[in-house]
Amino acid sequence: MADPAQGSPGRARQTLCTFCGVVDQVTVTEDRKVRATGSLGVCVKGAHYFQKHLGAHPEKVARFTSPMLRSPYGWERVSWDYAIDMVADTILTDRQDFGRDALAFYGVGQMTMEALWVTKKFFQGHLGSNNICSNAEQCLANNAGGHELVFGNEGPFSCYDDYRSAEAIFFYGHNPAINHPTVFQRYVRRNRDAVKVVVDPRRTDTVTQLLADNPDNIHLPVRSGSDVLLNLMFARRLLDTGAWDRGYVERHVDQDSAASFLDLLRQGPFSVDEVVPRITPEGMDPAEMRARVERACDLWARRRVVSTSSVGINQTVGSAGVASILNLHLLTGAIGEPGRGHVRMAGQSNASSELALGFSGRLLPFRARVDNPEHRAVMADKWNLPPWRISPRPGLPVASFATSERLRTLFVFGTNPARNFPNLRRWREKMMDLCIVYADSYYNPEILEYADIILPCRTKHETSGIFLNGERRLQYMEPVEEPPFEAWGDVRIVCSVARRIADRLGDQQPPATDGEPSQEDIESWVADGNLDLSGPALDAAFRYPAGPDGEPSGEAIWQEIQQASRGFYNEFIDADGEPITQDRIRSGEGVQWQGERRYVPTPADGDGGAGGDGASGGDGSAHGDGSADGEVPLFSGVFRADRRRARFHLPAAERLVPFQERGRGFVLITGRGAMGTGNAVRRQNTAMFNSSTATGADDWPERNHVYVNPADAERVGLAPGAEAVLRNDLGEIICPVAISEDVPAGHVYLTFHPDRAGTHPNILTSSDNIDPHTWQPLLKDTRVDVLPVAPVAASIPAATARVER
Ligand SMILES: Nc1nc2c(c(=O)[nH]1)N[C@H]1C(S)=C(S)[C@@H](COP(=O)(O)OP(=O)(O)OC[C@H]3O[C@@H](n4cnc5c(=O)[nH]c(N)nc54)[C@H](O)[C@@H]3O)O[C@H]1N2
Ligand SMILES: Nc1nc2c(c(=O)[nH]1)N[C@H]1C(S)=C(S)[C@@H](COP(=O)(O)OP(=O)(O)OC[C@H]3O[C@@H](n4cnc5c(=O)[nH]c(N)nc54)[C@H](O)[C@@H]3O)O[C@H]1N2
Ligand code: SF4
Ligand SMILES: [Mo]
Repeated sequence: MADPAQGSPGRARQTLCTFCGVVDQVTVTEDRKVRATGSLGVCVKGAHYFQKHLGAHPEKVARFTSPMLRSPYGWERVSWDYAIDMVADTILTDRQDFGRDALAFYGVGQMTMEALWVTKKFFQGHLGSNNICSNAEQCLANNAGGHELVFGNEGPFSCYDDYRSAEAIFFYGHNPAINHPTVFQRYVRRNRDAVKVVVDPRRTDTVTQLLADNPDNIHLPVRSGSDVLLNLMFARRLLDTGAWDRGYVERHVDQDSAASFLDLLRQGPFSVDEVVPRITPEGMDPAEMRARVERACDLWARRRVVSTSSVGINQTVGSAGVASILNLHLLTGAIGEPGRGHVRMAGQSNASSELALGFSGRLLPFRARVDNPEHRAVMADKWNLPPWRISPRPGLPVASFATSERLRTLFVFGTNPARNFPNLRRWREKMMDLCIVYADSYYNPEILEYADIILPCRTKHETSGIFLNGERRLQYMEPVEEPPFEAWGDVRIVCSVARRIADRLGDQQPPATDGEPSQEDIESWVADGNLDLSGPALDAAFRYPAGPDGEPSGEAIWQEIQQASRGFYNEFIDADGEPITQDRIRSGEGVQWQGERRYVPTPADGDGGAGGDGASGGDGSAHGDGSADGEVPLFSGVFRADRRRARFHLPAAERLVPFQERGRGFVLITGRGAMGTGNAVRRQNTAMFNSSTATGADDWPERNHVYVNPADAERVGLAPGAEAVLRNDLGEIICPVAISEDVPAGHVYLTFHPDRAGTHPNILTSSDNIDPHTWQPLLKDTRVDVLPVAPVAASIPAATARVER
């Protein structure tokens, strides 16, 4: 039961900062000051949020204050009761008229685990629509994808502490100085002995700080899209110099995949001589790049190597890029011991929960597969549903929402689809045709153009729930304030809609059949009036004990999640195999599922690995491709008992081509933060988080600049402050130019954070270029022409008319 006292102001409360995936602990003191309580501290962005909302003089960030419906006369405020009626009716009508797949859900990775779970159970379990995904599909999905390709499951296997004991740390496509500062400052920079390597085309704040710490740290300013090639080059050199761990590969890696991988390395064009000229940007001396990559490669041969990758990989070479890093860990056996492994840095605070709960059109919770009948049956059983209720038809990739003929109603919880979707112009046209039900706390004028029903939800400091961070730590967010008006938590919204539908259905049960109904039977039941739905089942599934404020009990929901996870590889158990209770999550710094380190070889493996095999549970029920000598393989597939060896991933040829080799124009890198120095830049880099709705528009800069390398600026004819057009087949935008050596030639950089001028880089990003394994759009693989805006508009009147910002 929710404790009503939990949310009462006026006494010190411990809670979490739930912006980024580090999820730091903070205390809000009696006099509403914010202090770091966790071991990591709190970064300026987290502090800024709390200060803004809870500080001595809280600034008002505009909120949605009541449910609203679009009407012919404008926006109408309505009661919650009426809004829930409207949503329930919309679901039933669209479903009956257009089928189960007419509905879709798109959520944010800052929702609580409980909210993600009830949504998944409602949409996929009861309503039978697999169109349920989240912004992890723009963000972290490919980290999971890379892990699945290599290990068979998505979970990361190391923890932040591994940065402390590492001898070498590799960052691929990651700028933690800006984006994950607490971990960067406390773990990474404090390990002064480790040599750090940053693979990033830009000279970021991370690079500058690390080179200031120690000039022996290495920046590899490779061309965008080079990472898989670079890693194959590292692997080839490790092979050639004998600096790989043959024993580990023989014991723990599938031997066919090992043979193919070693063949590829020996026969492919992956020598340093062949690769360096392809990855070095113009203007940099290839000899200098060569010296740096050779030094970096030697670091992979050290014993304790930790790597991290982030959206600079996930949004370019995708899951193959992550897999190419994991290949190096397998090749060198750098897994399962302190200071050895890949550490996950999650973007959104609960992105890891979205991954674990399978927020993707092709997944069920715990990464079970929609297209696998056995998986559907297992999950239906856990949800107390007949097996036929989960549809075998995979849902849509997020990137295909815009072109779907099937879609009628889209639920958006958090996230700003009017800004952060690829191919934004086409997507906005589609949004005009869809019924959009939008739940968020903060007033967002952009969404008002597209939404039809607005549901005001509680903010992060008004709600409670569980968050799973990048290093698998489950922690509990406590409310520190009551909402100033009637805002509901997401869990209550979803459960209320489900139970309103149950009310409508009364005692209705699906028609009786001999054996399983066919998909055609089910479609015809749906069309005949949603006859497939069960009123009593819906009511029972979403009737949780509620607190005095009407919010359903998180404890009951967590128990359900924990029990449902049994038998899956990401079963929510601790290092000793004990179930993780809500009480334990709420105490101290939470609990790590499966302990700090997974894939710890037992001494019997001959690795001399420390500790027992806590990660695998050692239940002896091994099947799958066990080792010849009868050892239990280290890795699990979807189910814990489904033990297997890891596999080297062999990338497709298209992942080996740096983007500049594909033709003319510039590579457009969009990312977080402004570049350079000065107050405006600093302000942006400390205050802004993605769409920055939670901190309000007064932090936004007037206009975002596009950063261009000086040689390119001269070639194209751009002076600092000039206006440039960025253009490709999808559209064009205009922004002022900043000139910077920190962007390599052939590339330009523009943040995707909002500005007041309404610049929208996603007008230029493609929704067709998606990762084959996860469907994540490869947003940072974008080509544009960059041109000065003609001083006299007369030269291009038609184009100017089309310009959008
Ligand atoms: N301050 C702040 N912190 C945040 C956020 C925020 O908005 N502001 N957002 C949060 C979220 S949701 C996320 S996902 C994380 C993201 O954290 P990061 O992954 O660090 O975010 P980005 O700045 O988008 O991209 C990282 C880097 O990838 C580089 N890059 C681009 N193309 C390539 C390539 O082909 N190869 C390589 N190796 N690098 C490339 C870019 O130059 C950029 O420096 O941050 C989280 N933390
Ligand atoms: N061009 C380009 N596009 C990108 C990226 C890029 O690098 N380049 N990065 C991509 C990435 S990594 C990400 S993560 C996305 C981020 O973009 P979005 O998915 O749009 O996420 P945010 O901007 O973080 O929006 C968070 C919203 O969720 C709301 N919210 C927070 N908690 C809750 C909650 O518990 N319930 C509800 N209902 N709402 C809540 C907040 O109030 C806020 O309005 O953008 C993607 N788009
Ligand atoms: S690093 Fe992330 S979780 Fe920690 S205080 Fe900053 S934004 Fe919050
Ligand atoms: Mo993200």
